[in-house]
Amino acid sequence: MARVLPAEQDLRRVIGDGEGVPDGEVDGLSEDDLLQLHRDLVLLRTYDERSLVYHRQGRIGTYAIFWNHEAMQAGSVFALEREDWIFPSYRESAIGLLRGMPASTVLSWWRGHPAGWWSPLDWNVASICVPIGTHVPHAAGLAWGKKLRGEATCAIVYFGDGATSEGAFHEGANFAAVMRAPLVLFCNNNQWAISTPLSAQTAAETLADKAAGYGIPGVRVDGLDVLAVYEATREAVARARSGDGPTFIEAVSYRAAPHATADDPSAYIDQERVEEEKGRECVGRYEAYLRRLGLLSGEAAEAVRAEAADLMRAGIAAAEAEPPPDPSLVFSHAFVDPPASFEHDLAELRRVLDG
Ligand SMILES: Cc1ncc(C[n+]2csc(CCOP(=O)(O)OP(=O)(O)O)c2C)c(N)n1
Ligand SMILES: [Mg+2]
Repeated sequence: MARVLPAEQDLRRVIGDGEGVPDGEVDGLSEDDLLQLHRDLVLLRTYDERSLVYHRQGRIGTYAIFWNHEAMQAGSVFALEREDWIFPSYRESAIGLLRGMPASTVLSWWRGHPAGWWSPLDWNVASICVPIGTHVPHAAGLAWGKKLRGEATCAIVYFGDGATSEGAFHEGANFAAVMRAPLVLFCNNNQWAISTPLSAQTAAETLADKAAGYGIPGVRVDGLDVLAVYEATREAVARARSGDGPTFIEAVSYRAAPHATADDPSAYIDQERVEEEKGRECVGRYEAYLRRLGLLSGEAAEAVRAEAADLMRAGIAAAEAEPPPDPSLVFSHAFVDPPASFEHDLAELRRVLDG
């Protein structure tokens, strides 16, 4: 039997604290599954930490850090089938790695190189969405289309707390609910939208409360608890597949890193709170859980980290080995009939790049 712990501040959780709060467990997860989840977490953590270094070295462009968001991403993807569709925001840029997408592809995306433009059909992972919330209607449409075709596939769309104030979020959520589209609305509530705190984002008591307005369930889960995230997503996926429509999952965390490499949060954030949150980070918390179960030795954890580091080394080498892209690509997909001025603009771009 699954043993999900009583909600703390109405957040569902499974992992205890190794002291007063006991560990729970999730039905149906084998030891292999638990260890796979660990590899997934470490892969994402390593991708993120190396990317920050690559950015500082000038090897990738501006980068949206997802440090301490790994449990939300790994836990939810683990509840999907390979055929299910993933709609990431920039915060989930590397989520395709969990489907086997090469690290060089994602790194190329952050390098602004066409080698990073994957075909969504290859991985059932849509393009990374940078405009806030505009991918929610896309995901709703895809999910509805799957339902119309009689396929058992569902879709999951990731967005932040800030996105829930956007019109596109509302339209997508409402449409999916009315059509009972098989969609999981996954809100990464890290309590900040760049420098805008959650308190300035909404007057609602919780973001999950918004689900009531769409007539769908809203679930709140500890976003740093990979098992609770998995469990909540598994339920939402089952609901979607059974024809009952979308679920809104609010996974709560606290952004413990800058919004992106161009951000200096010391201007607006409480640094003491950030340090506190770092102490609760999700990968170490899961490793401690596995150690309490006797499933993970220090040596095994080190081997997992080394494997992920090797993958990143090979990934950046492959991304950097890509030949420079043809600058005409900047213009070629913008218009069916390009304006005459493009010729001059392209010539100017070539002159700047060559100079
Ligand atoms: C439509 C739109 N408006 C504004 C922006 C600028 N912008 C980039 S990130 C961001 C904050 C989004 O916060 P949230 O939805 O909480 O996601 P998080 O970055 O915390 O994961 C904003 C306003 C944008 N990318 N798109
Ligand atoms: Mg946010």
